[in-house]
Amino acid sequence: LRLGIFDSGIGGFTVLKSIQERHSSFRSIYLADTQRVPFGTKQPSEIRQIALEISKWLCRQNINAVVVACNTTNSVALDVVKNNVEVPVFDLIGSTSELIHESRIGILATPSTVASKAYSKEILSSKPFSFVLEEGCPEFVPMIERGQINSSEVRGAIVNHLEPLIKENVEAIVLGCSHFPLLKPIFKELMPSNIRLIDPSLNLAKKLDTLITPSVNEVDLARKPIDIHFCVTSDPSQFSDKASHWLGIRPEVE
Ligand code: DGN
Repeated sequence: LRLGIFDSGIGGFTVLKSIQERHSSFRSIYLADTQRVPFGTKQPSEIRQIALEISKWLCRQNINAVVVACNTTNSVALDVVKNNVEVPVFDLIGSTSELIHESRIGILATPSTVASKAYSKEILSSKPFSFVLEEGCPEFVPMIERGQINSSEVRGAIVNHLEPLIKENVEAIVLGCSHFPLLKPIFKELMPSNIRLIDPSLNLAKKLDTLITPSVNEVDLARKPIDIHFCVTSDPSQFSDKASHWLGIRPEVE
């Protein structure tokens, strides 16, 4: 069984990790649109055009399902992906409310995701009495892509973005951009310990259980080595370095 996973860059690594923890036998092809990262400050029309191009490319990759490992694409162009591929599409935002038991929720995401209000709509549709506050964070993706993870700028930006959420007494914070779990240890250090951090990729990984049929028996496949094919739209060697840092493998990147 082979998944087609895409993101603008390394954010999808956090989704890939959640999937591998639950489904170690799944093979994947991972596309990072490194030439056009970040997506999160682009106009919806541009993100939809990128989603169309990526969907057409994925159609040629012999995959059984698509994983949209980018919340920004998810929030403004999920329909584009669904209408242009012929396999099931799994997304991050769609069932986040299943992970939430609190009633005061903060969302940290890219400005495009926040502008779409996709997280508020998802949560309020099943929990209409919740309080949801979305905070757009334009600087994290470029910082993370540059490898700036524990600098004073990153820490300062985290403190600034947490402040409005803490002021409103949120009980849980959704990491609504797939890059952000890469900063999880610093978030945890800088936020009050009574606030829970939620990573939507855990639920996405669970949703993939539906792909397992008697003909795709996970137990039989479980001993195979991890099989991921990485593709990028620019700088393959730099991407290989990043994979080695975050995933502990140094893949050939196409
Ligand atoms: N990782 C993407 C997301 O989850 O929104 C953001 C990527 C970006 O390019 N800003």
